[in-house]
Order: sequence, then structure tokens, then C-alpha cells
Amino acid sequence: MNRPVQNDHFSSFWMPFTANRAFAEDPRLIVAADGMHYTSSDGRQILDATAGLWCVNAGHNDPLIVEAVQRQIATLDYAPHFNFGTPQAFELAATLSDLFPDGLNHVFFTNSGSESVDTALKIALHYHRMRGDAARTRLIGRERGYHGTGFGGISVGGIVKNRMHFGNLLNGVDHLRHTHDLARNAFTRGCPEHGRELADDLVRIAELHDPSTIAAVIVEPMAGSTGVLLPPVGYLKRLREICDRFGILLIFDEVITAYGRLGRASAAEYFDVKPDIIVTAKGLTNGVIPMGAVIADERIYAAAMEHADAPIELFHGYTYSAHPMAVAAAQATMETYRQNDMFARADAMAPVWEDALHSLKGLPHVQDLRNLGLVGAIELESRPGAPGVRGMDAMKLAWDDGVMIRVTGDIIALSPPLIISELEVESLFGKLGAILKLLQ
Ligand code: PXG
Repeated sequence: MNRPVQNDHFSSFWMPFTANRAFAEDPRLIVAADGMHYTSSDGRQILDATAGLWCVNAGHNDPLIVEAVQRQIATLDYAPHFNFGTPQAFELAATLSDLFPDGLNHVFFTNSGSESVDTALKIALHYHRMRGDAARTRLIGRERGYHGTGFGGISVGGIVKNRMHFGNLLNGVDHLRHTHDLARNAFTRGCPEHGRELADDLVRIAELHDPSTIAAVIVEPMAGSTGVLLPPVGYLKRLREICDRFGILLIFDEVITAYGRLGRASAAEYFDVKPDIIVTAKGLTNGVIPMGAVIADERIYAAAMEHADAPIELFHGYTYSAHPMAVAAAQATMETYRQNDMFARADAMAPVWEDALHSLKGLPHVQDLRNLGLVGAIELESRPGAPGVRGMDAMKLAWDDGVMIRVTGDIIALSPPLIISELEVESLFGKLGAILKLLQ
């Protein structure tokens, strides 16, 4: 592991969540994209089986979005939203209010998923304090949860490597048990049958700390980054019930599930469970311009307005909250989703996707296949003594064979743009099947 730092130009860019030294020795460079494909620097077409990083839901180079951004930059490049406004930002907020479940009507704009998570946690704490319930300061996350990389997000997050090097984090945080249970649920199609009772872990935690000290619970309705962990049937409803019983706010981190990934505008809609706050980013602008949006329930916004202790109701915001370029990209993204009926399209493709994924059962090293909407995971057995190596090898072989996949350890995660065709689904899983047979 102690390889020397490279003295080539690759070392100037400290790459995110990447084995920098290994990348410099074997780089994978992308120079263009269109529709379902990237173009690599050696001129190959690479099928995008990950929608970039779960964000390019409408596919690359969508003309509506490209034109909207081009128009916007030539009209209004930047304007502040502290004490000033742009009409388009209010219009976008109204569009998003319509998209999410009834009552979730107030939108706070950020620039990423991580900022959205921090914003949601702060709004939750602020809500209780403004209502005179200031003892509610604890935040509950979940083991194996991913909520970005801010200190708030890694505190409630449950991925050990993302936390262990960064000190004490936020205090007053606890974690629910994760729901991944291969022994009972391997090879399930859709949500697993077993594990609903794991939501009761919230009762244990609430009783341990005194429920009246807990501000909010944050979960990904479907965990993506940690390797695609699906909620057991009934789990989210039960979590909602327990939150209601104890007066705890429920936050859904929908950074990857919002905007069509499950064939609906949100996982809240898909699972018919209404959280108090929804955290989004990624697919909001199709990944074209960085942006996040936190959508809060009426009750929460009303409390901030009614109990404000100063003319400014919430001391929080970003220079680039509702940046005009991002707003233009987001509004055009919503329009392209609508015009092309992309969420319904994803919903219609989901059974084809499911069948193709599960056709890999029985291939070498495959210990689980799971799917929901246009999400798929292939969990591989780790090579003894070398966890993660098989996954990394799969990613490299796929790239050489013209497919971009994501790996988390030895789990392959798949989340293509919603415009993927049946032929592309077939070709993707054909190639992946061949790759699995090549893995050592
Ligand atoms: N919450 C969730 C649920 C996420 O998936 C974030 C917050 C943070 O978003 P930003 O925009 O700050 O990165 C994410 C990000 C992967 C992968 O490999 C997933 C993410 C990011 C990078 C890689 O699955 N999700």
C-alpha cells in the first residue's frame, strides 16, 4: 500500500473517493457523452450503466437542458438570493412542490446532496427549538447509511471508513441497525420479505435516550451507495408509525431515489410513506449543474415563520442557493422528464430490467442479485483475504468492454439513465455475464 506519490500531472488533482495512485497508473478518461453513452479518450463508446453517479436520469446531452443552460448563461449569469430573488427560483420551487407528496411544499436550495443533508438536519433541529421543544437535539441515522460527506452527513451516516478518520463528529447521534440480511433474503425480486421488525430498533433507541430528546431520524428509503440495500416490506411504514408515536421527524434522504429512479417522482410516493422532509440533489438537474433541494412539510415551514425570533427566520443558506444556472437546468430537467414521460418509462422497463438481472443467478461468485425500479445490484463473494479486489476487477473489465459500472467493495451497483432501451438492457447483462465468468 505504500506506493510513492506519482510525480506526473495526475497527482495535481486529488481525486474524490478514488485510489489516486492506482488511477494514475491505469487511468480511465472520458471526453464526451450523448444519450446512453460516454466517449472515452481512446475513442470508444461506453454504455453508462450508472447514470454518471446516479444523477443523469434523462441521459446525456438532453437538448432541452443544454439549450436552457445556454440561454440562461447569456441572460443572467449570477444573482444573489439573500434579500434578492429571481422569478425562476420561485417557479422551480413551485414545480417541485407539485412533484412531491401533498404538504411537502417548501423548498430550500443547496448545491449538493451533502449540503442538502446538513440543511435538513439543521431544519429539523431548528423546528423543535422554535416550537419550544429544545430538548430534542438527537439525530438518528442507520448503520451502512450514506448521507454525503459533510460532518452532519458522516455523523448520521453508517459507513465506517467514511467516519473513522475524522474525529468525534456530531455528538448525540445514534444509529438504527441496517436491514441487509442475505441469509433470509438473497435473490429476492424487489423488496425483501424479511426484516420489517428491524424498524422497532427505533423504539429501543428512543427508550434508551428518552424519546423526548430525539429530533429526527434520517434514512435512505433505498440505500444506494452502500451497495443497494432495499427496505424490507412494511419497514418504512413502521418507521413512520414509530416516529409519529414519539414526535420524531422522519427525513428521507432521496438523493438517489428522487426524480424517477423507482419509476416515480420520489420513493415517498413509491412506498406511499410521507416523510416530514425530503432531501434531494443529483437527478434534480440531471447532474448538469450542481444543485440540491430540501423539501419540507408545511408544518415545519409554518413553525419557522410563526415562531421566528428575528426578521430572518432561518440563519442558513449558501452563496449559490438557487444559482440561476442550476435553476435553469433543474426546470428544464423537470420539463424533459415530463415531456418524455420518463418516470413511467422507467416503471415500464423495470420488469425487463429485473428479469435480465436475475438471469445472472448461478454465475461464478454471485451471492445475491437485487433490484428495484431501475436499480440493480450484484453482490459477489469476496476473494478470501482480499475484499474489494473482485469488485474492482469487475469494474475494470467492464470499462475495457465498453460499460461503466459502480462498485462498492464487492457489490456491483447499476442505475442506468431512465432512457435505457430493451436492447441496451440485454447487451449490458450479456456483457456482465461474460465478465463474471472471467473474474478470478
Ligand atoms: N445522500 C445520498 C443518499 C447519496 O447517495 C449524498 C447524500 C451526497 O450527495 P453529494 O452530491 O454531496 O455527493 C449521496 C451521494 C455511489 C455514490 O457510488 C453515491 C453518491 C455519491 C458518490 C458515489 O453509489 N451519493
